[in-house]
Amino acid sequence: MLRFLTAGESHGQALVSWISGIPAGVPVDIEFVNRELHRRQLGYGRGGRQKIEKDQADFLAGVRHGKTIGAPIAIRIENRDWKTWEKALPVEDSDGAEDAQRHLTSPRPGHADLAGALKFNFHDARYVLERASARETAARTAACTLAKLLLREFGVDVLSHVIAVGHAQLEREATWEEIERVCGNLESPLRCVDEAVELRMKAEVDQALRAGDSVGGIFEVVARGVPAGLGSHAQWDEKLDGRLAQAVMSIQAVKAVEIGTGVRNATSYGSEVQDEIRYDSERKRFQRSSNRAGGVEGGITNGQYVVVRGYLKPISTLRRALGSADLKTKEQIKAAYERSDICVVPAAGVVSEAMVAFVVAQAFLEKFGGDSLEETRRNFENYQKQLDEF
Ligand code: EPS
Repeated sequence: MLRFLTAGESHGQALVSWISGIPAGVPVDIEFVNRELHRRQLGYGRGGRQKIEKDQADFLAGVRHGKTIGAPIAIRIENRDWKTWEKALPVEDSDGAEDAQRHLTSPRPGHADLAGALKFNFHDARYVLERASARETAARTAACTLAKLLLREFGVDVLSHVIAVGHAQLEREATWEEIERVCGNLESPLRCVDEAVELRMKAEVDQALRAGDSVGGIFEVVARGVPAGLGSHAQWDEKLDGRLAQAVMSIQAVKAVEIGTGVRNATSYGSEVQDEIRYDSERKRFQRSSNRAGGVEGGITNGQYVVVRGYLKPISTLRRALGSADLKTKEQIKAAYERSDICVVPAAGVVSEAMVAFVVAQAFLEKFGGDSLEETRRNFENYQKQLDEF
């Protein structure tokens, strides 16, 4: 069973992730893992924190001689900023250190601050925001890159690109080659496949920066090479579209998820929405002329690209702070501001690649999973034969 969990606060010593269920014998390209962590840190509109951090995966367990050993894998990512927070967030109780504690009593609308403070009975949102911070997504990216590495062994690749930032939106479909090109280009400011649209996106970020505001957008994750037959129609919690939606929705600031052209489909006729079927006798596979279903029908992958979009609200820490009420005095005040990102849409796309890879790998192992890579490969190849002979 493939599972992962993370621990770590934004300004604590480190982030830790744990992934269990990856078969033995999967080659672990550590450079690739670190490259994914680096990609998550990029993007036009990122804040000052990314100048401090240089996220690197320190493998603590589960990988030996460059391969997984079938044991749980533990990864640590250092928080370089801990140095400046050690006094504020010590592990041991420290008498009289109240002033150093950097309490946050002015909750930011849209953040977990207030809801979390009420839930845990804290009159200081510090502990809540520390864990709620999207810094946690570095740990997710590290763990789920193991899922990406497993999928790569079976010809499955997962990439993402940015569809919209604020009002600037890409109005056409992007090809796989275009998405691959922007993903490979670490200099790409917003990972948009169209340079003219990207310029308008940058202007949206600049405008938000000037106004002391933040800006959201839309990213799209595309998985190529996913075999037909992952997930199931049989139970609600086995449906792959539902599982993808949960995984992507769980990313900080994502407020809506779309599979294929799901949103537009709701206001179109059936004849405009379904993807007609034909048979490609050369490839011995069923094909579609379109992919509005986003590669999933009835909760089962159909062999097309799996396409998931995430809709990200503008992040909630604003220089031009909104109104809030103090957690202790209940007085009307301005919400807290220390520093902030202006736009995190490309970063959220990288995290979503990781989350989509995790869900696809989980369903993949449910169907083909063996204890070793070789056993998994035999199961997968047998199934390919079944499809060839269908
Ligand atoms: C993040 C690090 C954080 C934030 C961001 C994500 O750094 P700091 O709080 O020290 O500036 O920039 O967190 C949020 C978006 C959030 O909602 O808290 C990172 O490494 O991704």
